Amino acid sequence: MQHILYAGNRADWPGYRAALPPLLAARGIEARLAPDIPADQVNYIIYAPDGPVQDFSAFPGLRAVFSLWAGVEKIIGNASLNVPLTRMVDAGLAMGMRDYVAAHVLRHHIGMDTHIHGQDGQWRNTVFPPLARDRSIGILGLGALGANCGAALAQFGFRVTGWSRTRKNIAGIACYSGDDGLKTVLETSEILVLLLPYTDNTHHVLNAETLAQMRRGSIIINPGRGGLVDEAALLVALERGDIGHATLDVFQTEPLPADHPFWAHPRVTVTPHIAASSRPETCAEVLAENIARSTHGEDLLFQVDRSAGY
Ligand code: NDP
Ligand code: OXD
Repeated sequence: MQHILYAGNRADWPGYRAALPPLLAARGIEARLAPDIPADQVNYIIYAPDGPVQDFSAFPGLRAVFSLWAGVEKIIGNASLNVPLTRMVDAGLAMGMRDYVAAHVLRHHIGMDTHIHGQDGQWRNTVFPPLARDRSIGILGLGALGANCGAALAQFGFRVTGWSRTRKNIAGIACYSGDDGLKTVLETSEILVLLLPYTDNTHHVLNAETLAQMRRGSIIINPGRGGLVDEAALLVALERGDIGHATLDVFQTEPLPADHPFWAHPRVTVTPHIAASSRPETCAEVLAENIARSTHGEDLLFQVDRSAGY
C-alpha cells in the first residue's frame, strides 16, 4: 500500500481525489490518497508552493515529492528535502501557455489596442498589420512550454528565434544559446516571450543592459517568473519608449501590491499569474505514472536537476 499525501491547494483536492485513484488502480498500484495522513506513513507528497507542507523532515518514509507546479524555485533550495523532486510537465499546462502566449502575441502583432481603445468615429484605414512572416518573435527558454509556444507561433508563420542553456534543434525555430545567442535574439525580436525558469543564472536576465539591446518599441510578454526581469529597469525602459509594452503575468512580489506602478502604467498589462494552470484532469496522469515508476524502481519523469536549479 502506497500512502500519498495530497499537499496541493484545497480547491483542487476534489479534482485529484476523483482523477488519481482510477489511474493508479489501472497501473496496479494499491494506494491511499488523502490530505491528512500520519507523517510516519507518508511515501509520496503531491506538493504546491501554496499548499500546507513546506517542511519535509517529518516524513521518514518519504520516497519522492511531486510538484504540481512547473516552476520549482520555491522548493529547490529547501534543506529539508532529500528525496527526488519532480516538476509538472503536462498537456494542460502546455495548451494553456500556448493559448496565453499566442493571444498576447497576436494582440500586439495585429495592433488590436488601437481599435479596441480608439473607437472615436475616425475611419483610420491606412495602417495594416504586417503578415506574420514579416514579424520576429523571440522566446527565452525552449523547454516544455517555450518550445511548444514557439512551434505554435511558427505554425502561424512568424519568424521565431529561441534561446536556451543547451542549443536546440527545433523545426521552425532558429535556436541559439550562450551570451552571443541571447544578444542575437534580443536584437532581432519585435516581441519577446520569457519562458525561462527562475534560477541564479536567469535572475534579471532582462536588466538595463540587456533591455538596451532590444529593438526600440519592442514588446515583452513574461509568463515565466517575475525575477527574470529587473522591474525598475523595465519601468525606465517603458518610460523612455525603448520598450513599447510589457504584458506581465508574474512578478517579483505576488500578489502584485495594489500600489505597484505596473497597475496604472499605460504601457503595461497585468495578468494575475493565470497564464497556465495545473489541472487535476491532466496532471493526474503524470502523477500516476511517476508513482508507478517509483514503486517499480524506475527513473522518474521530469525529475528536477538540483545543480542546474530547474
Ligand atoms: P523547462 O525546464 O522545460 O524549460 C526551461 C527552458 O529554459 C529550457 O529550454 C532551458 O534550457 C532554459 N534555461 C534554463 N536556464 C537557462 C539559462 N541559464 N540560460 C538559458 N536558458 C536556460 O520549463 P517549462 O518550459 O516547463 O517552464 C518554464 C517556466 O514557465 C517555469 O519554470 C515557470 O517559471 C513558468 N511557468 C509559468 C506559468 C504561469 O502560469 N505563468 C505556468 C507554468 C510555468 P535547456 O533546454 O538547455 O535545459
Ligand atoms: C507553475 C506556475 O510553475 O503556475 O506551474 O507558475
